[in-house]
Formats: sequence, structure tokens, C-alpha cells
Amino acid sequence: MKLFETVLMVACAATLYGAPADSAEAKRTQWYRDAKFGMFIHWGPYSLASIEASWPIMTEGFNETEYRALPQRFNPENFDATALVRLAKAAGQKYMVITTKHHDGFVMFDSLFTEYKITKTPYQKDIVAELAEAAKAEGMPLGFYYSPPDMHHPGYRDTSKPASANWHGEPWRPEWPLYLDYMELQLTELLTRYNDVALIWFDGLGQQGKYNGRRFHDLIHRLQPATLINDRIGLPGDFGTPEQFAPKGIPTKKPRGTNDGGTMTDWTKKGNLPKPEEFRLWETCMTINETWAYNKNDRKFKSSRDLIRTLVDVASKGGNFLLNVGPTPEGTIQPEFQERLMAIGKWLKVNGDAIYGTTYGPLQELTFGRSTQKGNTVYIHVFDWPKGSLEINDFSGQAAAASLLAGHRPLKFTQNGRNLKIEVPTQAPDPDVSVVALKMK
Ligand code: H79
Repeated sequence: MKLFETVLMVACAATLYGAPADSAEAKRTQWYRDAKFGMFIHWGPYSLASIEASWPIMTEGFNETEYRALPQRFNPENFDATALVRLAKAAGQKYMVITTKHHDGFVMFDSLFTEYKITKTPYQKDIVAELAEAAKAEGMPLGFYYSPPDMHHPGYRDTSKPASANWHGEPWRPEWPLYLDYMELQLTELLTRYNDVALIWFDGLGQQGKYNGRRFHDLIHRLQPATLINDRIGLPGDFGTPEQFAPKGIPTKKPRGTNDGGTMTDWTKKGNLPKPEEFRLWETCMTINETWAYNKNDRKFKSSRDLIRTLVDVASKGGNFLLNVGPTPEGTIQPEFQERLMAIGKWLKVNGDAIYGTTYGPLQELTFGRSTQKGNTVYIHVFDWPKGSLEINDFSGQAAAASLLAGHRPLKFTQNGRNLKIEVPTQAPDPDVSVVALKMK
């Protein structure tokens, strides 16, 4: 092969397959791009009642007075922050995000600016502090979910009315600026007391303009320039947040700047590959069953296989997967969640190379699975194991070597133009997803 052809091919591979540009923004987000898989934690006194976080008072599903009394009984005596961080590690998760304040307004840290907080419960200890210490000791990046909507603060809404009447907030009232000041004070606490904050996860619901997101972006950047910010306070932030689904195509940056509260309607047409500079960082958050909060009655657990395949699907489009657990009122993680997390961790031990540090793969239309890419290696994630050989019809690279990640077993292959035929064993090495690594020239 002539030299200029080689140079051209390497250049094309780099452009086509989405290595992020070497900008300051790329450096700031590098850890997050590499992490791919995180643990979301939705926890508060609501876990006592096996009801969803906050929403029951916003939709009149649960008596508000009774809800407000839950902290009096909240005492998760068996909470072990280190054990939780180690569980995340065993699952292969590379960052954690905890609800420091959900829409109900209850804060899980010892804020000076409210009495509706964890340190006023029988538990008394600051849960955010406990987790922050454990995370630091274990080298685990920790991010904070902080809800701009706040049903408890009298500046956010007229709290003499039921939350169902005004849960969107009342920014036209003269008290509103006091609420924004309260947000500033609490975000300052979160960003100055609890070590490095990996990210702030706002959850602004609709009509996010009323929060003056610019003010809070500036505040966060001033206090901790490295902290990433999601897209739910009226500005696009560092990453998009599709909730409970993976987008069909690969998310791209939008010229008009904002998106509609994390619904992320902007992605390439299914199958298209964006240029690296068009790619928008994103993260799918998802529950293991159907509720964010602990709920003993919710038995609709996704299978380990479905969760592994969702992780792969998300990674194949360049995203991160933030998988939620709702700890019990005792502070433990229910066995059904643990089992699934351990199964994902076991899969990642063998196949992690095909997830961590990868970006969207060049093959977006595979019928039998998904693809990811890292440098010169394309990973083929096979959901439906073939009889005989694995055939790829539209491969634009030049394969140099193929192997199974399971057992690092080399595989024979033939390439004819864009047609690639890989000889594989009859039995799938993994019943959930088996990965073939394709090194390219
Ligand atoms: O914190 C979690 C959810 O509480 C929150 N975001 C995640 C991370 C969230 N924000 N919006 N949504 C969830 C979508 C809301 C959906 C519903 Fe409802 C809440 C369906 C039923 C209750 C609001 C009330 C929409 C319909 C009725």
C-alpha cells in the first residue's frame, strides 16, 4: 500500500469513528467519556412508604401531611457508604450520583438553610458527607443530583396550597428571588464541603427558564471548574439526559442551544454517524424496576440480560448509562438489585474493553447486535449468535485481526471489500452479549 493511502485511511478512521477533538472541553469531559457506566441513587424518607420520590404529593397520590412526617421516622441504621461504593465498583460502575435534594425539598445533607434535612431525622448523620468520604477513599467520582423544583420552600411556591396545585413553582411572586438565593447557598455548600464534585445533575422538569441557569452554571464553574453539569436547568450543559430510554440515533449538538428538559429529541437519523465535533455527550438514566425510589411492591425488574444489552446499546451510540438504585429505609440495597449489578459487573470483567473508553461504533445498523470503537479497534457486540460465521456486510475498515474477548481467543476471518466473514464457535461464549474485537489496519 502506498504511503499516502495509509495516511488517508488513518485520517478517515479517526474522523469517521469519533475520537473527540483535543480541546479543553474534551479534557474536562474525558473521565466521563471513559466512564460509560454509573450508579444513580434515589434516596430519601419517601423510601419508608414504598412510594415514588416526591411525585405522590405533586399528583395527590399520597397525603402531603403524612409525607411531610416521614423524616420523623427515617433512620437507615444499616447504611454503609463504603459498602455502597464497593457495590458500584463490583458492578463495574465508574461514578455515582446521589439525590442531595429531590422535588420534595428534603435535603440529604446538613444544610444550614433548612430544617427539612437528614440531620434532623433520628439518623442524625449527614448522608451526603458519609458517601462523599467513602467515595473519596475508594477513588470513586461522586456527583450530586439537585432538584430546582422544591415543594417545601415557600419562595418556590405558595406552600399553603397543595403541591398538586402549584408544583411548577410561582416565579412571579416577590418571594421567588429568595428561592434562587436558597439554591445558590445550598449549591455552594455542596461544592465547598464535600470534596471534588464530579457533576451536578439538575432535574428542572418543565419551564426551566425561571431558574436563571446561567447564574448557577457560573457559580458551579467558579467554585469547581471541573464539575460537569447536565442539561436540565435551561442550558444545554455538558451532557444530555434521556430518561428511561436510549435514543434511536446518535445525539448531536443543536444549533439553537437548549433542549426541552432532557427529552433529547435531537439525534442523527438512525444509522448515520455524526462527525466527532457534532457529537453531543449524553447519558441515559434508568431504573432497574419501574420506580426511582425504593418500593417493595414494584417487582417489575428488568433482567440482567436486558440491562447489559441496554448498556451496550447506549455505549454503541456514544452514551453513558446511569443505572438507578433506591436504597431501602434501612439503608441497604435490596437483593434483586444486587444480583443484577453483580451480573453486569461479571460481564464487564470479561468485556469491559468493549465499553470503557469507547465511543459510538461505525456499524449502526447491525441486525444481530451493536458496535463500539476505541482507537483502531471496533468491538462487535453480538446479541444473536450466528450459526456458522458472523457476517458483516458494510465494513469500511480493513480488518487486521479478530478475537473473542472471552478467553482472548483469536478468530479466523476473510474480508472481501466491505464484506467481512468471521469464523466463530458454535456456542456463544456469553448467553447475554458476546464480543468480537476487530483490530483494524
Ligand atoms: O428523579 C427522577 C424522576 O422523579 C424525575 N427524573 C428522574 C431522574 C422525573 N422528572 N420528570 N419525570 C420524572 C417524568 C415524570 C413522569 C411522571 Fe407523572 C411522574 C409520570 C407520573 C408521575 C407527571 C405527573 C407526569 C405525569 C403525572
